[in-house]
Amino acid sequence: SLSLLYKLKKLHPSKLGPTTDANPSHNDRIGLIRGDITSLSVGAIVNAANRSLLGGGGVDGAIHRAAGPRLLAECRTLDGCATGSSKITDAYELPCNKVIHTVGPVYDDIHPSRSETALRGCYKSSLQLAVENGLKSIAFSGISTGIYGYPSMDAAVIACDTVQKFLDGHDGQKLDKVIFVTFEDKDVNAYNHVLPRFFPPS
Ligand code: AR6
Repeated sequence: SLSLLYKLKKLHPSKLGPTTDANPSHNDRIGLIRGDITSLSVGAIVNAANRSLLGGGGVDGAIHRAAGPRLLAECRTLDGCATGSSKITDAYELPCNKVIHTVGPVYDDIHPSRSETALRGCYKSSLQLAVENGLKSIAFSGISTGIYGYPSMDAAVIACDTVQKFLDGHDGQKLDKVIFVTFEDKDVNAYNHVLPRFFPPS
């Protein structure tokens, strides 16, 4: 939506480094930005959580700090979450409407297909939760690509492929916009390479 784009653009100068593209929009339905996911005024941001759902480092820590202690209080009532699955909470002090907490796999280079199945589950279950809750836009952090060690290029392919399949399906019609949020150079590079192969630039 226009207001979403406006808010994203407004956030850019203060939050994003000089290497960032000034235009966060890739096409009508897909966005790619680099920056702090906690600053986005979208329907839901997706947290890269762990099975306890009780907070941690990385983006999880940033989200809990920005949301305030009521987020942890709600998370305590959820009884954790399985790897490859997601749960939704309110967003408290965050500018988004909801937080979707998904649990990515710790990358297993002996059994990469197990990791892939779990990572696909993270994206799919998060998209499904957004639709079930009537949300129109969702912003993903790079699930598992930080502390959990998933190779950035492989993770970007799985993220884009899962999102593309979902948007092409019945429930995908209920979503207006999916935004991929990158943070570190390795993920910026991976998405710059992979995203245009899945989604045509406008
Ligand atoms: N905004 C957007 N992306 C960020 C931010 C931020 N503020 N901070 C980090 N990233 P990670 P994981 C990126 O390690 O690999 C936690 O302790 C980061 O560059 O946060 O799924 C949890 O509690 C990377 O691309 O999550 C779990 O124990 C992405 O976010 C564990 O880490 C995810 O990196 C989960 O590990």
